[in-house]
Amino acid sequence: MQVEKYKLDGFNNDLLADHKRRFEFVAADVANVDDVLQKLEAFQIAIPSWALGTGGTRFGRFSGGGEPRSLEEKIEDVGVLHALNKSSGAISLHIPWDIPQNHQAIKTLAAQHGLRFDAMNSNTFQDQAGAPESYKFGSLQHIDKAVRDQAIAHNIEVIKQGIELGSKSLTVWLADGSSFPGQLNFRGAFERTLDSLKQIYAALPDDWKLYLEYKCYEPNFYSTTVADWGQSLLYVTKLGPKAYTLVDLGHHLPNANIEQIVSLLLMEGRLAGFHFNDSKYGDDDLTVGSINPYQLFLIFNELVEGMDARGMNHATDLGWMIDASHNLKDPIEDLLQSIQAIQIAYAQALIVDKEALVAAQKVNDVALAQEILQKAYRTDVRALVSEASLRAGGAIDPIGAYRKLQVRENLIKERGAKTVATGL
Ligand SMILES: [Mn+2]
Repeated sequence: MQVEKYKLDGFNNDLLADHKRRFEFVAADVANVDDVLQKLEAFQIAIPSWALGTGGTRFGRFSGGGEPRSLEEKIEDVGVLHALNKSSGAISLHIPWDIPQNHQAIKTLAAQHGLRFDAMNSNTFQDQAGAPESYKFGSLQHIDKAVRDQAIAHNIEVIKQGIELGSKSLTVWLADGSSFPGQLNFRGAFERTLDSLKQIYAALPDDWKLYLEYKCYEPNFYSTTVADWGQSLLYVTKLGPKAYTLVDLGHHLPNANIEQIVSLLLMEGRLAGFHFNDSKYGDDDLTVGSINPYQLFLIFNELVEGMDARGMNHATDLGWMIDASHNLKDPIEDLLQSIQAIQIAYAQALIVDKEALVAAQKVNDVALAQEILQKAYRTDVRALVSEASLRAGGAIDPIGAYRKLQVRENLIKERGAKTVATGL
């Protein structure tokens, strides 16, 4: 399934007059509008290969139709997303769910869709068929060296797969921890995990980064061996300059001040990047921006401020990825909504009047500082996002185009109504 350009152009033409009116209205109030549009166009968010099929909960899974049956079809789906919004120009693979059989052919296919390979993701939270050792009691932390060695070897294998594809980073998320007091010696678990990570780190090419993701709880419910940003930072500081802390929005205890966390990690030069999702209660893996868009804006405000303070390139110096699970919506529609929500928060952060904010902070004008942030947040920037998409060759309204062009109906025709994506 390919989105044909002439059909997309026809769709855009029908919306153009209305779009132009809305764009000019908002652009009139944005001093740096060309800069904002250029940054929006450059900003690409990686799509994880596991987000293209219907996810489930621990109670069940209800399939959608036309799910990608192979890595090739997953790449085609990301190609559809990218054709529609021109902001999904990367795919993040999960090994062993998506092991390429022919690296050159996979690279060529991705290039045909304008995609590059973002961070590689290892998996030591599930046992694989035929593997001699079990991860039931952890992987890199395991008390048994044979289990740790198997997990280390797997991570090194994932790096090798990534080198073949042109990826430049490895994301390590560990389910390691304990569910009952007394089960684990915390210091021993930390030391074994650090030793395992050092061996993985030693296998990283010079131009690669290791992203260490943290999570406060789940699947273990008493302790997690990389539980929060402090623990992740402790590991990465001990590992070396190629190791960074990865922040996943849903991996915090309720009400955590995530914008402050990213600000300080950026200050220390240790922020790897971001996994986007949203939640109301825990790690709910809901569509980013669907529950708490103001928090997302505040996070982007700190990201932009912190990256600018260090002279960083917004688009390329950090890793940006969606990490969500879609069990009710069409995964592609959900991803289109996710990317739009991210772009909206990013655009709002870009239009914050930074000079005025700094001046207000200097004189402790609390009300004015709040007004300055909320003025940006309350600006309807959707036409800016649409304009950036249009200029890049995408759709003014990506979800509208997806429906009008009947992409899902075509995918079901091609693949069948009862397909299940690998890894789900
Ligand atoms: Mn994540």
